[in-house]
Amino acid sequence: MLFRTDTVRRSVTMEGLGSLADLGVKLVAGYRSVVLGAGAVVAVWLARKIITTKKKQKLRREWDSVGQDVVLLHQFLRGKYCPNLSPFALKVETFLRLANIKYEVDSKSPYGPKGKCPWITINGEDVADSEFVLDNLTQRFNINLESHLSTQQVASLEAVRILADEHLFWCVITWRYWLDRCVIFLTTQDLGLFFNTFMPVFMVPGIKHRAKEQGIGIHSPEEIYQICKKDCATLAGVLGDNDFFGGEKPSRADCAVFGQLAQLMWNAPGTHYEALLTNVFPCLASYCLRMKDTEITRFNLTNTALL
Ligand SMILES: N[C@@H](CCC(=O)N[C@@H](CS)C(=O)NCC(=O)O)C(=O)O
Ligand SMILES: *[C@@H]1O[C@H](CO)[C@@H](O)[C@H](O)[C@H]1NC(C)=O
Ligand SMILES: *[C@@H]1O[C@H](CO)[C@@H](O)[C@H](O)[C@H]1NC(C)=O
Repeated sequence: MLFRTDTVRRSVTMEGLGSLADLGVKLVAGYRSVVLGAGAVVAVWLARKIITTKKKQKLRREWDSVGQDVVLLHQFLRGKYCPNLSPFALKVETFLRLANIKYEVDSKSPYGPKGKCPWITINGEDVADSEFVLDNLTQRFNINLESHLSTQQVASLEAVRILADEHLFWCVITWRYWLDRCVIFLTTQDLGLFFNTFMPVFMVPGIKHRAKEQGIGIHSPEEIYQICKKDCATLAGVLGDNDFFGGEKPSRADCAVFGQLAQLMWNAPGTHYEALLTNVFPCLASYCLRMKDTEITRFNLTNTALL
């Protein structure tokens, strides 16, 4: 009995061992390919990490090379007729000129730590969002573009600034990228074949989606134009007989308003949006020319018909 049982047990064990060994081989093979695969993924990930870190370090060295207290303004490439397609970038650049702050421009990294354009680097530190940039530089360099204004005037101008940055802006981009499908806009830039071909492909649905989420996009094209016209009427009303929104001198709010109006004035040639300034509210067209002449022509912007 004992013997028999032993044989049975032994044969069972041998069979078991055989298939276990098979399984083992398979497992090891499987395990090895998993390890190799994972190793390859980690190696690629590490290599990419090292390359991007090196690139970032190189960029950082370039950015820091502008020198102490010099602003490096990161923004899009210059346009043909207007210094920048981004109203917020033009706002910051106008401010830098008005406040006489030394700056250089970088167009290689237009998107900053918050994923938006513009942003700045100064003394190794980054500041993102045009309004935070103006706040930061105002404090840092003790700038006061409002010394001729009362507290109440400054507060009213902040309301005007918000109209431009947060309301008129939506009319401009909804028309430019969605309603007009980038057509007129692309004639004002030198973006090359790739962007000329593919910009509408991602911008038309992208801005349509955002405009609908924001709220302006639920209206008809004619209604959006009327909203824009009302914004312009309001701005013309606030400007009145003054040369600038800040009265006899440009103030901080002028930088923002000019940044937005310049998009209609120079980046919408031949359209009813341009006509809002050139025909409907000519005081706004004169205002744009005045801002350009006083603060932009003074400086040498290359590759721009604004000069
Ligand atoms: N509040 C921001 C707005 C900046 C902004 O919207 N920039 C646009 C260009 S005009 C941008 O970078 N858009 C890219 C995106 O949103 O993906 C500021 O004042 O700087
Ligand atoms: C400007 O921003 C930088 C970076 O965030 C910050 O370190 C610095 O304190 C700010 N300066 C002022 C005056 O706000
Ligand atoms: C602009 O260029 C002119 C002539 O090239 C030069 O005289 C002037 O100093 C420059 N202005 C600035 C602000 O760089």
